[in-house]
Amino acid sequence: MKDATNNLISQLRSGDPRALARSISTVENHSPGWVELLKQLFPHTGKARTIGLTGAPGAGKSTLVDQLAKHYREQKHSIGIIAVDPTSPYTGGAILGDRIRMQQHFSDPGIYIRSMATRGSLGGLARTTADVALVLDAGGRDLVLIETVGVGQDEIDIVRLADVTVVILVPGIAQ
Ligand SMILES: Nc1nc2c(ncn2[C@@H]2O[C@H](COP(=O)(O)OP(=O)(O)O)[C@@H](O)[C@H]2O)c(=O)[nH]1
Ligand SMILES: [Mg+2]
Repeated sequence: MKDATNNLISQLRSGDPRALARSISTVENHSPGWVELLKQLFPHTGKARTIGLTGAPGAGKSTLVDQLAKHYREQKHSIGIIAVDPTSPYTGGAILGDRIRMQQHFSDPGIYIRSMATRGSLGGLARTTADVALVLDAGGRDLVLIETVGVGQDEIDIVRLADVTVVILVPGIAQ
């Protein structure tokens, strides 16, 4: 187990997207060895900038994530995207236009997109979102963009998790 973990970490650190996917799954599903993996990854974290985007469904979060990703890729930054949003284009149950829009990124190894279900947890984040963000950070992603479910005013966990939080409001119904 120890050797396997060490192997996975060195692959992850070298930027291998498959190792990244496997590490995220291990942490997200609490598979055997996930605590040890996270522990060993922790010293490699702290370099990424985390940007959270929240707001009501349809407010334009995915559109902005898409544009930010494009912008930062032009500056040669590597990007991890976590979409914690049941209406997200990344989850598959999405509007066709959104899917087509995001597809331009799918072939770019500099962008890694992961969608997460909230699995009933409150606060707009999945229980394991923070851990997944750490894995992306340790994997060398310069920027981690987190799109969250738009929730009530007291459910703003993203503020604690992200370095910068962007709240997107629909014009005319600002609260
Ligand atoms: N007019 C206008 N439409 C937008 C803007 N941003 C997003 N949209 C549209 O609003 C709809 C929902 O956007 P989306 O990014 O999926 O919202 P999300 O549910 O918050 O992720 C889509 O049809 C977008 O094309 C904007 O700045 N102006
Ligand atoms: Mg969305």
